[in-house]
Amino acid sequence: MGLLLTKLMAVFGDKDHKVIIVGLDNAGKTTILYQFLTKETVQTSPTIGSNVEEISVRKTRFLVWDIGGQESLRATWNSYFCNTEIVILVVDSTDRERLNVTKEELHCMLAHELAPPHHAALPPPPPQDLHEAAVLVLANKQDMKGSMTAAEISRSLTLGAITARPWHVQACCALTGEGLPASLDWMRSRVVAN
Ligand code: G3D
Repeated sequence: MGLLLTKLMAVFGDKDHKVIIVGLDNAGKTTILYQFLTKETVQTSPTIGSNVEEISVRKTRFLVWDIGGQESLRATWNSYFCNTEIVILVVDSTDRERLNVTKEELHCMLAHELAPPHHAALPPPPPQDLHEAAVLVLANKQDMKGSMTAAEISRSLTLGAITARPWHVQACCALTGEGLPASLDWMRSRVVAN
C-alpha cells in the first residue's frame, strides 16, 4: 500500500524531486537549464534562487540545482548531495582533453559517502550521499563538428562500471534543445518508477 501511494504521489506531483546538474565549466549546464525552462512542454515556476529552478514535467516536479563546474567549486559539490534523486552530468562532447577529468569527478562523486550523525534513540537520518541517485549523462554540443558520440562518451566515462544504480546517456544540443525532451522523459520515468 505504501509503495502504491508513493508511486501515485510521484505521478500526481505531490513531491519535489531533487536534481543536481554537474559538469566541467563550459560544458553547457546553464544553457541546458535555460532550455528546460523555455520548452513549451515544460511548465516553470519563477526562479527560487540564483542556481535552483523548479521544472514541472506532466505534474512531476523537479527542483534542479545548477552547481558551478569551475575547479574551485567542484570541492563543494558534495554539500548538494543530500536527498538527490537524479544527477545530470553535462559533457562537452568536443572536449576530448578533459573527458578524463570528467570521468574522475563522476566516479569520485558516486563513491562519496557521508555518514550523518545518528543517535540510537532516533530514526536513522536520510542518506547524505548519492546512494540512491540515478545518473543522466548529457552528451552536449552534438551540433559541433567532430563531437564524440554518446556511445564514445559512455565508453570513455566507463559507465558500464556503474552497476548499482540506473544510468542513461542522451546525445543533445542545448542550443536547439534537441535531445532534451527525451532527457526529461527519462528523468520522469525514473522517479515514477521509484
Ligand atoms: P556551463 O554553465 O557549463 O559553464 P554554458 O556552460 O551553459 O555557460 O555554455 C558554455 C558555452 O557553450 C556557451 O558559449 C554556450 O552558448 C555554449 N554551448 C552550450 N551548449 C551548446 C551546444 O549544444 N552547442 C554549441 N555549439 N554551443 C553550446 P559562449 O560563447 O556564450 O561562451
